[in-house]
Amino acid sequence: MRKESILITGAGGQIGTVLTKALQEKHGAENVLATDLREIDLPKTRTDTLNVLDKEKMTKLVVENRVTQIYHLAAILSAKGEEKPRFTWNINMEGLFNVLDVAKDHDVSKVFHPSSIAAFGPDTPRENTPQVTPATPTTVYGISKMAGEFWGNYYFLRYGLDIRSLRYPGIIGHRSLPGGGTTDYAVHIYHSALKGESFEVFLKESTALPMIYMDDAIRATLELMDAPKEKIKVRDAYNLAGMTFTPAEIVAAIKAEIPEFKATYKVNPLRQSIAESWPMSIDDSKATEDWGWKPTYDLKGMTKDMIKNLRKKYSFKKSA
Ligand code: AKB
Repeated sequence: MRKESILITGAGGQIGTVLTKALQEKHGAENVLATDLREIDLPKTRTDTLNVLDKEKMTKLVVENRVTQIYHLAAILSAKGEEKPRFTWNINMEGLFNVLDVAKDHDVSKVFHPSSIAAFGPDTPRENTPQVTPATPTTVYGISKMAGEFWGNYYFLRYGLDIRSLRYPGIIGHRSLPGGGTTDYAVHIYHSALKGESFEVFLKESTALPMIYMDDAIRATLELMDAPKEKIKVRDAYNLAGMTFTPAEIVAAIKAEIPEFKATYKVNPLRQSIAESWPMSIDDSKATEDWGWKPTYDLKGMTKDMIKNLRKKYSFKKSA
């Protein structure tokens, strides 16, 4: 059987950095090409620069590397996207169209592109949000994710492209930092706690959002991509859940490990309104039913693991 050849876009981002390593472990570093708009510095990794709007270069990389799978992570997220709506729409949609067309025209056998809880909106039931439900996203990022889900399904139905997607909740991990999202506070808060600093939360303390630990998010991505084709019944995007918590709850979980940690609240109106338009918890039973998805980390387990790993990182920095 031919070895997989993997192309990742947005590989320098929060998920990309970690997914690249996981894909290298699975397929061999020589079979993974990590690309991003800017040069990326990932050890022992084949890298190249790629602007996802540059279809010619994308085509060249896919053809020259005989790419069999694309993981298309490049996108502008919710809060950042609101600064330049038309620019965000262009990057998120044209980037996706380039990936879909290059994949269709050059025998790429599977494509992964993430959707998000941002694809939902104020008319969506906020608790235990069902797989199929009204979705009226109100951010340009959310609109692009919902449109991207429909287009993925279209390329599957019309051209038979094996396209797979997950509606990621906020992702929290210790190996990389997020940028431009509404859920970012839940990563930065751990770094402040470990540096012995207090942290100012930009959401109200009672704002519940769905979140997932990076290890679970990566495992979900690999399991979805490994599942036999006939098991994948959803071609727009699967709901995916890990845990749900409010800022007050994550602060309490950190304090249980680091009692001197202090947090204050200063609401950022844009991020607060985005968070209030999103679900609080997600029903991911369809993913469980179709390909066996099961999260392993809750808030307590994640907090212990984050603190253990960040402690190593910061004590190493101090002694270096
Ligand atoms: C964001 O906050 O924009 C992202 C997401 C939930 O997709 N983390």
